[in-house]
Amino acid sequence: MAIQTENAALVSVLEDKATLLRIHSIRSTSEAGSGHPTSCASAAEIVSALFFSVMRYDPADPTNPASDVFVLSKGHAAPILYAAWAEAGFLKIEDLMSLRKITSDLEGHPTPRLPFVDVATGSLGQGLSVGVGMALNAKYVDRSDQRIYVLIGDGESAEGSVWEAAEVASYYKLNNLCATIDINRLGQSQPTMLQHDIETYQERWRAFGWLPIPVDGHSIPELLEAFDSAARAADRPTVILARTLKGKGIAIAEDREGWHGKALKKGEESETAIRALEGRLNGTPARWTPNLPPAGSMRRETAAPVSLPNPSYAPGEQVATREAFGAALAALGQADPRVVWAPRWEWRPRARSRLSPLSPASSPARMISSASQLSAIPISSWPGRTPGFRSEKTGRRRWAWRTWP
Ligand SMILES: Cc1ncc(C[n+]2csc(CCOP(=O)(O)OP(=O)(O)O)c2C)c(N)n1
Ligand SMILES: [Mg+2]
Repeated sequence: MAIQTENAALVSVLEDKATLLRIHSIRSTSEAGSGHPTSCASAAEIVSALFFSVMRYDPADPTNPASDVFVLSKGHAAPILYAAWAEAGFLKIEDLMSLRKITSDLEGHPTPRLPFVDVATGSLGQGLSVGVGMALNAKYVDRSDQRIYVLIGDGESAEGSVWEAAEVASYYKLNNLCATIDINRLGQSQPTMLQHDIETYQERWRAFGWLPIPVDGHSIPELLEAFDSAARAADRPTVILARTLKGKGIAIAEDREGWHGKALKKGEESETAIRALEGRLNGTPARWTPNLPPAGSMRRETAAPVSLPNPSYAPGEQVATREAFGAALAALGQADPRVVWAPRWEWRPRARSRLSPLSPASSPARMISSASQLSAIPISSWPGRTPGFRSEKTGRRRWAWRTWP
């Protein structure tokens, strides 16, 4: 099917942004003498389409809670994330040259010390789980139209944790979640198991309840159309299966083994690659206006530190780790409005695919349970105790709630 776009000018701008993202990624890693330029290069059009057309965010206000969220699950491609925020205007282009310096926050992998990073990534396989949590929160707690985008490596997608997250996402019908897999055929030291077998990727994601959309990951029009279809998916998360080439646009490295995690040598090697890329610029002026999130639609909760007293376990008393962990979470949930906790049954999809949304106002004051036979009966009247639960079966308090002085 021929993909048509009405907006050739937009495509031209996004292509140039992708080229600039490649150039910044090469230059900053070469300056650092380390990093992953080829992992950045394969994702350049994906990141360009997201940051400069698809996502709603304010480059001047990266912590705006109404913004769409981008999780770079393949965290080793951090230079392209920093390059995107520089092209968006939040970072200075020259700041990118501090990549991986001990005095710089632009670490080799993103950390939440940066205001535009919500979660540290780099330990592969975790970003989709985080995205699922954010999408659950947006859809059922905040009830906002915020969208969550997660970029995953193809080698990374072999991690079991990715598939655990995938099944949860479709179970909860997270149509506000959109993953993109950068299928560049190569992992760290060798080709991936599936290489460019997009058909098999498609079958697997469909079997997990997702809407898979295969695209040429270097085609801006195909990417824009795919992200648009993802935003219209009514009842399931979307995965964009982007067929790409690792090192795309870097002649000595494109689609070649042996280039993972290697910077181009500063000087002739990197300058040759940059010159070739500069020659591909369409030359369109960088006209770009951000797609701002809806103003004032979300509360902004402060990130003030919360301190809690120690729980009063008696010396020698034995408490199961999971119970102590649950009690600590519950106490945090009472002390900090940003910690949301709810009985699991409130999240269960109802028959006929109507989801039962969590209603923070009507839910029994911030309670959590891990056992389905528990009924949420607050026993906060107990002197000096946090709310707990009674078992419907035995009538006994089920959780080892302790006194919090
Ligand atoms: C849990 C975990 N295991 C191993 C690594 C080391 N590692 C860093 S990048 C990489 C290869 C990733 O390949 P892929 O997901 O295909 O990403 P690409 O660089 O090709 O985009 C590996 C194995 C890691 N960061 N985290
Ligand atoms: Mg790969």
